Amino acid sequence: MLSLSTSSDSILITGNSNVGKTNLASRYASNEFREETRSTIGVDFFHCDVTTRDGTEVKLQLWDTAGQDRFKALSKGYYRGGHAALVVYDVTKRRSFDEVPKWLEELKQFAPKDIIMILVGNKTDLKTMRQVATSEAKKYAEHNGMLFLETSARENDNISQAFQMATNAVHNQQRKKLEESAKDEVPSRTPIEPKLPRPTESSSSYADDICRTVLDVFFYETSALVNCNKNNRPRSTFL
Ligand SMILES: Nc1nc2c(ncn2[C@@H]2O[C@H](COP(=O)(O)OP(=O)(O)O)[C@@H](O)[C@H]2O)c(=O)[nH]1
Ligand SMILES: [Mg+2]
Repeated sequence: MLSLSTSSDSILITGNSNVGKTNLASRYASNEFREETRSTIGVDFFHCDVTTRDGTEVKLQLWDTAGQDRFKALSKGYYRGGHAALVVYDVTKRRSFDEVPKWLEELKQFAPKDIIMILVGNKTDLKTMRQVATSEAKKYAEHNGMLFLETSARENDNISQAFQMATNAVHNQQRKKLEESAKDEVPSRTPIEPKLPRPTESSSSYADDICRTVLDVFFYETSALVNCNKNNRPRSTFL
């Protein structure tokens, strides 16, 4: 699994071994591609800072355990903070596509409920070896509420688009959430200004007036304070 995160966003990359997760990351982060197959022994860990085209600072982290059960407990921690997930398969390996449901199941189990999911078919450069049709994958993505994209890490095709699609979707979701929470906010009540009492003939009624004024001022201050807190309270952000 790969985790891409900003101070507020975190994007995970999951999928079978050898589908190209590490190369998608290194191509995007440093425009590097490795031809040799380097199967993950133990844990594949990768970390770097990237600035996207729109200037967003992004932390890119790779945590790939090659599905080893002994790392399962640790991997779950990475799913927890995810805002979006790229679920990668290899278009030349039918099995990696057939096992996409397994990754969706893990996401459903451990990631936040509203995580954005993007199905990514990698290795499109290997045209004659294709085993998964674009139309089939697209249909699967639509059926499972996922966005869809095909890439080639080797030819640097659609790589930045995949990450951009993920960050855009996360930001759109955050914007919608903020708009909804703003709609739900109770409109602030205009506090009633206290009227200053004028002295009357009777001293007792003057004392009553003073008393009422003190109470008015108290309620005025209190309601102002309540409204101030209401307006200034930190808006809930997408966690
Ligand atoms: N032809 C081709 N090979 C790729 C592509 N992406 C990755 N590979 C190769 O696939 C193998 C596995 O890639 P890797 O990134 O280590 O996969 P991971 O196990 O999912 O992290 C390596 O030999 C890569 O060179 C691609 O877009 N096209
Ligand atoms: Mg890897």
